[in-house]
Amino acid sequence: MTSDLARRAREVLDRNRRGTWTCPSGQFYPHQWLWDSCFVAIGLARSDPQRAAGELRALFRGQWGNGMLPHMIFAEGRRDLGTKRIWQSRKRPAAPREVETSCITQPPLAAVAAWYVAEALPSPDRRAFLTELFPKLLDYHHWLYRERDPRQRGLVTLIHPWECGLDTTPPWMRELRRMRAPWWMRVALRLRLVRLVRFFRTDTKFAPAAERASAADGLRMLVLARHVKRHGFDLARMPREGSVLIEDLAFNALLAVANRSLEEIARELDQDIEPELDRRFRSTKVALEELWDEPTGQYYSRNAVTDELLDIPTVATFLPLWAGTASPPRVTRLVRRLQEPSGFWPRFPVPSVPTDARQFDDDRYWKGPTWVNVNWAISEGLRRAGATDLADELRLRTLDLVDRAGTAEYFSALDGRGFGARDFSWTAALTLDLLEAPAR
Ligand code: 9WN
Repeated sequence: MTSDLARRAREVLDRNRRGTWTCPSGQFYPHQWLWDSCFVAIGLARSDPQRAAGELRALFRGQWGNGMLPHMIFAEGRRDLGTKRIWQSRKRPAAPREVETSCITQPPLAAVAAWYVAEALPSPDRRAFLTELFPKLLDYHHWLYRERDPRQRGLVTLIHPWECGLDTTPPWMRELRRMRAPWWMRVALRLRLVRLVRFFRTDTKFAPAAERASAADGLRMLVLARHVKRHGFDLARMPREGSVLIEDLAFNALLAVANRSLEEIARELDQDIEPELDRRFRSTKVALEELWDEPTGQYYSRNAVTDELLDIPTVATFLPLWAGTASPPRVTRLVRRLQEPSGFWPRFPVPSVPTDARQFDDDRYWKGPTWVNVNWAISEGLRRAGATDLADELRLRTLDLVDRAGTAEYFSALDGRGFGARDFSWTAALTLDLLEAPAR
């Protein structure tokens, strides 16, 4: 399987290459996405470190004057009926002039990817690359703490589910359903008119609607995007009532990992992280553990307004393993939970929602299917927690899944069928990394 799988993965990445950057899928996602490009860079790091470095440099084309890295940079000249119109970034003074971007962010993996790539670059290039990216990465982390953790709680608050990467994950969708919808949306929901939304969507032209975000979730996300826009995409201006403000588990666990990568980069460059930022980094490690729920033995996201834990189980519960913040008893419980066959360890692990949960949906987007990027991150976490055998088992099972079903966007955890895009870049890129992993 090995050499053929690597060849197929490389072909996908070559087909999705758009000059210096790579789109997630030629058909479904023609623009550049933040965490997708980070996974592409990680996956390509060892086989093509120069392309991987270019992929990350291209992300900073979109960096805003205030430090934010946007979750999307729009491809030049692509007709885009939906999303570009929502943002209109050029109307924002801090947005870049040369490219159009979205006005929210996505999981902050840029420092993590930069460190993976740097480790693979020959030494003179490595130093130049890190010297160029370090101040930009610092600006981004400063933005995250300044704008998104104004109360200094240690956790970044997200203002829209598109920021969390696991977009339609059940805890977020439950919070969205609690939001008071405008009258026209309530009418549309009652009369089931939301199905009309499908006419304006491109994803359901390429994949069965059952595999994508439901029309109601999609509409609620658009309504929330308009709400966020009315408040300048600015957390400080958003009303506590009527907004959906979440201290997201996956995002903050990945932030803790990224902070560590930034420390590695600083050390490599003989530079210091300034004390104020360093204090914030430490506060995140402590605050992450506040998201643990002892009775159920899991981590959850938290509503930033009510302080309630959003106690629906999801795969995000395993990401703190990579952050390295969990105590040994917590690690033991998580590792045991991960291996339950009727929950997170069916035939094709790891489902985005455990198979025994009420919310589990075999084929719908982030509500059940297995995703390669999450498996990859869990496997890094298991390795960090010392569970190397299980990390390796997950690595092999993930490779088997891609070998059977191809480089799909996501997969059935029950029977391994592929769903969504078939030429998905992060599946391809991380397959390359998983094939090479024993060498690390
Ligand atoms: C909205 C590109 C992105 C991923 C996200 C995934 C999906 C977009 C969408 O695709 O989100 O950003 O159109 O649904 O949920 O994680 O980055 O692959």
